[in-house]
Amino acid sequence: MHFISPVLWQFLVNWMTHFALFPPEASRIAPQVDALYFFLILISLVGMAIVIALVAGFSILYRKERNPEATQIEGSTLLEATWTIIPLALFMVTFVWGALLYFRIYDPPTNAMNIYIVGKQWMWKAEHPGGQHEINSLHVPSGRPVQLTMISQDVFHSFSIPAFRVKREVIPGRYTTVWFEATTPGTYHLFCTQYCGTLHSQMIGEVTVLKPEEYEAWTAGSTSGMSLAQNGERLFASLGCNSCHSGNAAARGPNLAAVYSSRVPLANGSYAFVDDAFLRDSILNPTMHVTAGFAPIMPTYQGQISEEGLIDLVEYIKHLHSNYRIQQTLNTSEVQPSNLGQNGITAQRTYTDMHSSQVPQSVQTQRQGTAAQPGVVNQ
Ligand code: HEC
Ligand SMILES: [Cu+2]
Repeated sequence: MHFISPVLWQFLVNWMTHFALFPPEASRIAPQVDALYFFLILISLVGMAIVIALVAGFSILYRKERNPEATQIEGSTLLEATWTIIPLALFMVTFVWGALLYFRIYDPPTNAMNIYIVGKQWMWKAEHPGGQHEINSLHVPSGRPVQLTMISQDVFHSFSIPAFRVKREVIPGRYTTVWFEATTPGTYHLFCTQYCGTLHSQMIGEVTVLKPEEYEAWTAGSTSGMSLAQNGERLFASLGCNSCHSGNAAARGPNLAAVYSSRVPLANGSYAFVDDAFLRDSILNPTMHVTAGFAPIMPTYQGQISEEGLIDLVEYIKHLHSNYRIQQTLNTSEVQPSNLGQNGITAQRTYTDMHSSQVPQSVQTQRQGTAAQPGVVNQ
């Protein structure tokens, strides 16, 4: 085959042998997305066939030899109603179908496990709650809904797993989420689908879907020893957050225990729902929503904490109430408000979770201290 470029030839051979118009369907939503897509293709093809047939038919029927004089035909309500109502019905079906699918794709189930994704030029970093870190690779269990909370630390990126029919913008300064339930163990492509600079094409990775028990083994085998919440706890102490958020009745900042997914009253009389984004904003932009009953004295931590560090803090504050194990190991007598304000004991109690024994001694002591440590924390 010398009359055709070897590269092109190789491409053609490769394409013919692995001929696939669509990526595999490896998530629960994938067949549903494809069904809508095939429906769109089908009505487009039918529409195209009708148009071609009419054009061809009419040009033969009304060709010049047979119809030298043009006949003017005016108005047919029936015809006009038909070609209005049929397409309208088709568009409405597509619209409703698409909207229902959209809500399914963007509303994560409440029991989804959460993994954090940080995009940067030019790589994807994944942070599992147990403290497993990955670069350009993502391990997920099959048969379980997984939500990704994503953010970019520089420019716009877009996170896409074609086999899961999942794609979402990853934006600097704002958390976005996407969820999926992988069905078939295997490895799949992970892409950045938004041009984001010179090496954009290398911002790719591999998603590995494991059977639940294999996933357990993987998490156990690749943990860094510290969960995100534990890292967050350390940061909370080393950044001096606990000096104001001590949980103490006389503390200068609000108690952060159980604040996650609650509604906090704000100084301007409104309420804010506390989610990941609210926590992140509160740390970087404390004056944005000032909590009612508190002076706006919290310093901004803009530029001092990396995205990963912020994720750790968010995870920590999140788990100050929602982690069942933390609550279980808390001695109930210690949670009594009557214990508040006993020379710093409360400070230690409120922000100590079950892992406190693993927190290095230096941090344990810093916890009592008040000095904030400036400087970028790169976790
Ligand atoms: C100088 C004392 C001070 C320090 C240090 C401080 N905060 Fe705050 N923080 C406050 C005060 C006061 C508020 C309430 C007023 C406001 O929202 O600005 C607050 C509000 C918050 C809120 C919103 C909670 C709510 O109930 O509305 C979060 C979350 C938070 N801080 C986290 C942190 C974290 C994380 C750190 C460390 C990186 C930190 N804070 C350090 C004083 C402080
Ligand atoms: Cu990118």
